[in-house]
Amino acid sequence: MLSSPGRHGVSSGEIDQLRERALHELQEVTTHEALAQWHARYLGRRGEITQRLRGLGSLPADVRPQVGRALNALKETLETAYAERERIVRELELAARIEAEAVDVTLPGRRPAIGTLHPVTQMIREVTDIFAHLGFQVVEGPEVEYGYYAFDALNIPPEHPARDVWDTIFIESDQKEIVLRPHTSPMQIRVMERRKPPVRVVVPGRCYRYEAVDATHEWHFHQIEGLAVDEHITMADLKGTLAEFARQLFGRERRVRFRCDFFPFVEPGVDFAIDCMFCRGEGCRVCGGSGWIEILGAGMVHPQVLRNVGYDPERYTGWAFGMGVERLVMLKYGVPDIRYFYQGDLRFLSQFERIPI
Ligand code: FA5
Repeated sequence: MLSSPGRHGVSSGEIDQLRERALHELQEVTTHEALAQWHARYLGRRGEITQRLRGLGSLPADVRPQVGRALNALKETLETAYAERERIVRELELAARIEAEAVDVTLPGRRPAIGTLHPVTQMIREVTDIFAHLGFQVVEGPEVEYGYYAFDALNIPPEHPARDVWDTIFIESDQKEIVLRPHTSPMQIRVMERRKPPVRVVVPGRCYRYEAVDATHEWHFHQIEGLAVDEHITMADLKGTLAEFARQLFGRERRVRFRCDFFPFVEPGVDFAIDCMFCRGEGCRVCGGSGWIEILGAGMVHPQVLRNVGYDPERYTGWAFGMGVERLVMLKYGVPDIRYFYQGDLRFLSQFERIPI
C-alpha cells in the first residue's frame, strides 16, 4: 500500500486519478497540435509526471520506492498510450486531408478560354483560300524592301511624282535605298525574277505608310497582291477572276464594276468595285451615296515591268491586283473605324467568328 492521501502529495488513488484523467484527455486528442500540448502537460519537462518524479526525494524513505515504481509505471503507460494516439492522430489527419483535397471526377470540366484569330488574319486566310481554289499559290516576302523593288522595277523611277503617292517610310542607309514596303507590289518583281511563266500567285503581307491615322487609314496595314502571267492572258481573265472572288467573299448576288484608274506598273489600270451590300446599290453612308464600294486596284502588267524582269512582253501578258485587308474586314463586318484593329481591345476582337487556330 502507498501512504495515505495528502501527506506526501502522492497516493495510489491520486495516481489512478491522474492516469484516468490523462488517458481520458488523450482519447479526445485529434490533432498533432493538441497531442503536443497533452505531452507537455503530462510527460514534458514541466509535466505532471515529471514534476512528481522530481518530488520523490522529499518523500519518506519507506514509501519512496513504491511511489517511484508506481509513477514510473504510469509514465510508461502514458508513453505507450501517447505513441498509439500519435499513430491514430496521423491517420485521422491524413483522412481529413484526403477528404478536403478530394477530386470529384464526376464534376464537369472547366472549359479553357480559347482565343480567336485576329480578324485580319482570318480575312487573309479566307481570301487566300478562295484564290488557292482558283489555282493561285500563296507566297510571302520581305517587309523591309529595297527601293528598287518597291518603286524602280515597278516603273516608278526616282523623282517620278507617283513615288509620292506611296507615303513611304525610309530606313537610313548609305548604300541602297531601303524602305518599309508601302504596298505588296514589290513581290510581283521578286516572284517574276525567280520564275518563268506561267505565274499565278497571291501575296498577303504587312505594309507601312507615313500616313496620318484616321478612321480609314493606318500607318501599318495589310494588303494582298495578286499576279497572273502567261501567254494569252487578257483583261477578260482579270474581270472573271475578280468577279468570282468578290462573289465568294461578299455573296453571289454582288454586281461588279471596273473603272479606269492609274498605277504606273499596269496599263490599262482599273479600280474594281462591288455594289454596296448595305444599301444594295441605292446609296448610303457606307458607300458615300454612290451605291458602289471600291475594293482594289488592278490592271494589265505594264510591258516595261515585264521587261524589267526579263520577260518578253510580246509573248507574255499578265495582270495584277492589290487590295487592303482591313478594308475588306470593315466592309464584311461593318467595322466603322480601322483603328479598332490595332488597339488590342478584346471586346472588339472577340466578336469575330471563332476559327480554330
Ligand atoms: C496600291 O498600293 C497598289 N499597289 C495596288 C495595285 C496592285 C494596283 C497591283 C494595281 C496592280 P493603293 O495605294 O490604292 O494601291 O492601295 C491599295 C489598297 O490598300 C487600298 O485600296 C486600301 O484598301 C489599302 N490601303 C492603302 N493605304 C492604306 C492605309 N494607310 N491604311 C489602310 N489601308 C490602306
